[in-house]
Amino acid sequence: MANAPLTQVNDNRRPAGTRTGGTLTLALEIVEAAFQPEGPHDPVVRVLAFAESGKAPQVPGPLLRAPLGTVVHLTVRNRSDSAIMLGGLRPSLPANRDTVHIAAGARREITFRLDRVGNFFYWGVLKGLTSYEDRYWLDSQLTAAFIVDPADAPAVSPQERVWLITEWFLQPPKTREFESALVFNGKAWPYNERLTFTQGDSVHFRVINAAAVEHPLHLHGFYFRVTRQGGARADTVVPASRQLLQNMRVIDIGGSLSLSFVPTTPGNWVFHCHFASHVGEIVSLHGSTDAHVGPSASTSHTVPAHDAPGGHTMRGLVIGMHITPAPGYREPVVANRRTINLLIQKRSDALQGGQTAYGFLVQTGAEVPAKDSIRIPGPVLELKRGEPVSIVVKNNLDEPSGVHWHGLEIESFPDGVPEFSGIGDKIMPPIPPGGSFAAEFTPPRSGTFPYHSHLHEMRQIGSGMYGAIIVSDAPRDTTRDHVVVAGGGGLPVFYKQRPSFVLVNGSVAPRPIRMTVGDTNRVRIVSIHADEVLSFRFGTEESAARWTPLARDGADLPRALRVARPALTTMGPGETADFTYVPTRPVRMMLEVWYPTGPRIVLPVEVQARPARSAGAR
Ligand SMILES: [Cu+2]
Repeated sequence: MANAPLTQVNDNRRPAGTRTGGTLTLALEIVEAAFQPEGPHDPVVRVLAFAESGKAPQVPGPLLRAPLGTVVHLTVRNRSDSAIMLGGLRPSLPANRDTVHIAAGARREITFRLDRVGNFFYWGVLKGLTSYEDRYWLDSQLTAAFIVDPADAPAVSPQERVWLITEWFLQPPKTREFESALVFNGKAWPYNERLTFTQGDSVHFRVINAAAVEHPLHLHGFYFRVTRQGGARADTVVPASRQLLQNMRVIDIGGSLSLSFVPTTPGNWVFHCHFASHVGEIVSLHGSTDAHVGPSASTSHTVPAHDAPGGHTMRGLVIGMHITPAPGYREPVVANRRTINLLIQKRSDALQGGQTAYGFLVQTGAEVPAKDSIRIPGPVLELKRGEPVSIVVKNNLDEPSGVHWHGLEIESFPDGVPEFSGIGDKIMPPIPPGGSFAAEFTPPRSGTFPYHSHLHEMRQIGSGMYGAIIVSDAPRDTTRDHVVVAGGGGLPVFYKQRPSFVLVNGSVAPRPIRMTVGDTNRVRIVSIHADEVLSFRFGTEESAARWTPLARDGADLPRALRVARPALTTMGPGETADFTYVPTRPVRMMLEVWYPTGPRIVLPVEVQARPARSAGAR
C-alpha cells in the first residue's frame, strides 16, 4: 500500500485500447492501488483497480466501448496477490459462463465479439465470490463501463456522459459501525465532474449501477425520458410511445439507464440519488480515522466531520450542472404574487421512540401558530397553474434548512438546494434559524409533486419535513380527488439495523378515504420516505383492483400507458403517481403501503352507494 499508485478519475469520455477496422485490442492490468473517493485531504483507502497497461489505475476502470460486431482482443494481467474472477464481458452468455479466472500473477487472453447493443459493465471479484454484488471494499472498484453502440451510431455527442456508480464499503468485525463511500465515476460530491451545458442543449446520460444497492435518481428542474433500460445481461430500447416524462427513476442493482433531457432553464441544477442516506455523511469517508478505514488503509488526515467545502451538506451521489443562458434569456419579472407563509417547526417527543418531529405548517391569518405545532405530512400546497406565488419559508428550527419544490419546472434560485441553487452570483443561501426565504415561482404544469427539505435530508425529511404540492387548472373536488402521502416518521437507520417507520397521511393507522359508486376518483400518491422504496396495492382483501395510470412525477402519461391495470406499484422516494378509479359497487377496500422488510400500513377506502336522490340524475 505504501507505494501503491493513487487511482485516477476516469470520466468515461474516451474508450480504452486501440481500434483498427473491426478489431479492438486492449491490454488491462489488475493492480493494488490507493483510492481517494473524496477531496484531497480526505481518507485514502486500499483497493484493487484496473489499469490500461503502462498507464495509471483508474476508477472506474478503463472504458470498453465499440460498435456492435467489433472483435475484442483482451489481455488481462493480474499483478495483485489475489486470485480474481472477471465477469460481465459477454452479456449474451448466461452469467455462470461469462467468467474468466485469473490467478495471482497470471495473464489471460480472451477474444470475443460484441453481439449485443447496450450499457453494461465488466467487473472483477476476489476468488470465491460469484458476483459483483458480493463485493465490499478491496474489489469494490474493480468495475468499468462497457458500452456497445449500434454499428451505425453517430459520433458520441459532447453532451453525453457515462456515469458508473460504485460503492466502497467496510464493516469491521465486531462493530455495528461501518464506513462507506458512494461515487459517480470514482468521486463523490462535491469532488466529481461539474458539468456545464447551454440552455437548450440535448443532454444524454448513460447511468450504470455497479453497486449492490438500488438508487432512486432525481433530476432537478427538468424532465428526462428514459430511452434504454437494462440489467447486467440485457438492455432494451424503450419505444417512443412508451417514454414518459420523469424526474425520478429507480436504477436497479446491476441496472442501467439511458436518459435524455433538455435543460430549458439556465442556472445550477443537481442530479442525485434520493435516498437521504446516499447523499449524507453515512456514505462519506470525510473525517474517518485510520481505525475506521480498515485493513492496511492509510489515512493521512483527520478532518472534523463538518460540512463539505462549498457549504452544502450533501455528500455521495450528487452531480451538479451549470446551465448557461442561451442568448436573449431574461429572468422572469413578476409583480403580483400570491403569498403563502410556510413555517418549519419541530416538536419534541412526537414520533415513535420519542424522537423529535420536524414539519411544516401554513400560517393563514395574522395569528402566529405555537412554535411547536407541526403537521406531518405538511399541508397540501394548492397552487394554480400559471399563478405566480411567493412561498415565504420561515425557519423556526435551531438549525439551517431549505425547501425543494420537487419536480416543478421553475427557476433555479427558488429550487431549494442551499449553497447551490441559483444562477451566476445569485445563489440560494441556507435559511438560518429564525430566518426566512421567499421562494418565488410560477408553476407551469398541473400535477402532483412533493415538497421537502433539501438540507440534512436524513434528519429533516426523515423526521417529517415533507408534503404534497398540487398544481391544478381548476379547484379540486376533494370528494373525488384524494391525496395519499407516504413518508417517514423518525430517523431511518441505514443498512436496516432497525426498521424504518412509515407513515401514510401522517399515521400508522390513517383515516379512511371515501368514494362513491360510479364516480371517477383520482388518487394522487406521493412517495417521500427518506430511505425506502415503497410498494402500494389498492383493492379488497381478495384481489387487487384495476386502476388507470394518469400521471407520473406530475406529468401526464402518454396515451399508450393510460390503460387500466392491476393496482400495484412501487415508488422510490420523491416519486408521485396519479391514478383514476371508478368503483362499481359498495365495498370496503384498502390502499396498502409497505417496504420489503417492514409492516403494512393500511389506509381504508370506503366505497359507498350513490345516494338514491341523485340516482338517474346524470
Ligand atoms: Cu442511492
